[in-house]
Amino acid sequence: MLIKRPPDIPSSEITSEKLYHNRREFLKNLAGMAVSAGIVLPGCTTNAATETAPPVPGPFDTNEPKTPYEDITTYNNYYEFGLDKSDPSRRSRNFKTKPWTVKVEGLVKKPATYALEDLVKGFTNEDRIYRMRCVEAWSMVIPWMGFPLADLIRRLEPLPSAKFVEFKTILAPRDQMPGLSYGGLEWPYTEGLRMDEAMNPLSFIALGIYGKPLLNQNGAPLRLVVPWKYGFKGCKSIAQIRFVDKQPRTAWAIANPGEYGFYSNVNPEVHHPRWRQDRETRIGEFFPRKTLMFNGYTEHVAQMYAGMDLRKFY
Ligand SMILES: Nc1nc2c(c(=O)[nH]1)N[C@H]1C(S)=C(S)[C@@H](COP(=O)(O)O)O[C@H]1N2
Ligand SMILES: [Mo]
Repeated sequence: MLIKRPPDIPSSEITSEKLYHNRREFLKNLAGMAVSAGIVLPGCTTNAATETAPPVPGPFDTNEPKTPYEDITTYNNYYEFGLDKSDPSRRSRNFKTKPWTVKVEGLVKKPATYALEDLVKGFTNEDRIYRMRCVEAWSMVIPWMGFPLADLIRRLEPLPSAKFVEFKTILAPRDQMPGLSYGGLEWPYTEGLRMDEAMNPLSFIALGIYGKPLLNQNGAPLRLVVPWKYGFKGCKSIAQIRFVDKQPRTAWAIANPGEYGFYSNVNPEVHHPRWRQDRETRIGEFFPRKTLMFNGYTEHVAQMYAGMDLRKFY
């Protein structure tokens, strides 16, 4: 497959954090208007209406205050760049994300190595304001930009025998990923979802945050976001997607099966040996808050686990 260099995003397209929220609402309102008037939107630019449009959250958005861009991009877990929260932003400068390919394999009609541009061609990017809960008992509210994972899976056409989907982070050379010397995880970082979880409308492929392309520390150029599960399910910088019939072995479950399982649903009743899971600290807040079952997404996801003992399937 031909690998094309995606055009760089012109600086005029890059929105400041302050403008972002209004612009987003503007786009939503305009989209709504366009739908009711039966017209197709051209590429959008800002305009005076941005300042007056009232907030209209989408059906999956939280209206909680968003974590500042600065925190989202400097307080990270991305062990390929180091174990410290500041390592990913400080030590990912040499990481190359262009060109980028994703190898799609396994039980799927269209196995191939896709150039990223081809893989995502034609998808409309949308914004999703999700809570993110790390198993280390901190959380953020992140406005992701991207598209539903279900859209991508439909495009790839898995076979009926595919029961799970596995994601792998790129294994880049060590001069690009200086944290690979860490021996506590098996590289490349691997995650996975059951097929119904992957098709759930909340499961998301993010290409950006606050309307800007993902930075390396957040998993550029594309990463998984599964907001009802602990943050570690959100495999960063995806280079491989494999459809399989058996539950994949995942990075943290391989490293420490007593502490981490495959499902990893946020669950305030099932504690990690090192972190209680019924409380969390929102980055930027002082007092801890209660952790909600499925990170507050029960209505969208609980039915997938009906009849399962979530203490056993942790
Ligand atoms: N490849 C890879 N993906 C990863 C991780 C990692 O170390 N390597 N850390 C995970 C963890 S523990 C969390 S909490 C989230 C953090 O995402 P963020 O830094 O964008 O907030 O990424 C997840 N994805
Ligand atoms: Mo995490």
